[in-house]
Amino acid sequence: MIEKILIANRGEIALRIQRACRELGIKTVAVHSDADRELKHVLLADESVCIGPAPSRDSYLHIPSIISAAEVTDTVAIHPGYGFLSENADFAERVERSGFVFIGPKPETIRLMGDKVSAIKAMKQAGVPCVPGSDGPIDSSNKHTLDLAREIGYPVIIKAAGGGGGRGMRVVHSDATLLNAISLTKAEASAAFGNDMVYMEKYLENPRHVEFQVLADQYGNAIHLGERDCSMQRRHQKVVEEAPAPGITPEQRAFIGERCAKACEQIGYRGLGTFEFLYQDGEFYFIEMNTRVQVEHPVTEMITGVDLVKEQILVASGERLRYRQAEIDWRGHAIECRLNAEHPETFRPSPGPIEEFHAPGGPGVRIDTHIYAGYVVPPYYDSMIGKLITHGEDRDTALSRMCNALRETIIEGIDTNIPLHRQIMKDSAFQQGGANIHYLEKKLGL
Ligand code: MV4
Repeated sequence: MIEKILIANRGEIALRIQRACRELGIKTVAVHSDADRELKHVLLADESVCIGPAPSRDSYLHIPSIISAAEVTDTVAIHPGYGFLSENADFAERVERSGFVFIGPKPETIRLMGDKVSAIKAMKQAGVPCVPGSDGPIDSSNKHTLDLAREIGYPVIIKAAGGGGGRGMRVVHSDATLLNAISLTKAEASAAFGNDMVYMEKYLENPRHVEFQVLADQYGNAIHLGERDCSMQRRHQKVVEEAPAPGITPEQRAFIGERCAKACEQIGYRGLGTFEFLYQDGEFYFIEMNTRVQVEHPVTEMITGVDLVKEQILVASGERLRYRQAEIDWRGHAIECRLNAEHPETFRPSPGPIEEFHAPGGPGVRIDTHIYAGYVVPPYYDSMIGKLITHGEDRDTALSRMCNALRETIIEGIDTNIPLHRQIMKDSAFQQGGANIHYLEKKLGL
């Protein structure tokens, strides 16, 4: 068993990882920037190491400082959380070459999934349904590219192989603009990702974002934990997530989930993972795989009762999966609201001191946050300061508990998006369930 874990992250997820470690009897090392000395998990850690100045590139993204901190503390394993270095294959490789356990998939798996062209190829081969598109990279100088677009049928979307999460994409509606769009996307991709490879897919006009959670051990066993709906988003930032996804039948869940789990076994996946799908007109289309723990993992935890972060640590330490697929069942419904330090209408970040904080509570209410009264939200990082999650026997109960929890939550001193969440919870399309990825931006008039 792993005796000590270095948490290479900050904020609520660092605290979440620390809590899992505590339950498992594992010591924690907190690494932090100059701006983060007062983070809750740093104050609670067995040991803490300052790894550099406030800007992420000099601290949370600075690989040598993190490896050095692991060395001086006799760390056994490194948990990367989400964001920062969590999906950096070079980091995972450096961690392993330095003799530490990387809590995540093998570096080559991270690399495979980081290249969207190779990820789609692997998933297609494993029987996961994908968007109709080019089988591999495309080229603006190839005369067959126009034929391909006509065959797929306009509109099509050009995506950078090195992109993902909404970066490096362009929608094309006709032959007239196709080749130019490819050249432009290639140039942008080359500058942004150092990789000008692009591919083409049928553009789905009004899909939902539905993703499947998987968990795999090092011995070729994998299970799925069902799906989440993350369609409520603004500028590629998820705002509200829920599980299960409204309207998805047990048969659909089993069919797609089993294909995801089987794909994990085929590619030798290990750890937690998420298969992202677009869901439109009753069909699932794989777009990307995430190789990390996700922000929205709690909604899956609430309806399955599985502690995903603990299981992630256990499989990384070499244990076999503690659950068989047949032992996973789904109870009730969970909703998560991401709490951001930002103006609820302009979305401008709102760092600064938290003068008062009153957490909500009651049956089926969970809050994952590192904030406390007196904590100062630094201006250097992502504006997410926590997540409010509610669970209930059905969606209406989870929703009603969320409305109550949002009313109870008091955060003073900074602006937060709580008013926006109250508005979303009252929205009739949200209440109905199944709104698509464009719904929130249209509602907000973007
Ligand atoms: C798409 C799409 C429509 N058709 N692919 C954006 C983020 C990246 N993960 C993939 N994205 C999309 N890919 C096809 N073939 C629409 C989007 C998209 C989107 C997807 C998920 C969540 C929010 C989104 C917002 C805008 C566009």
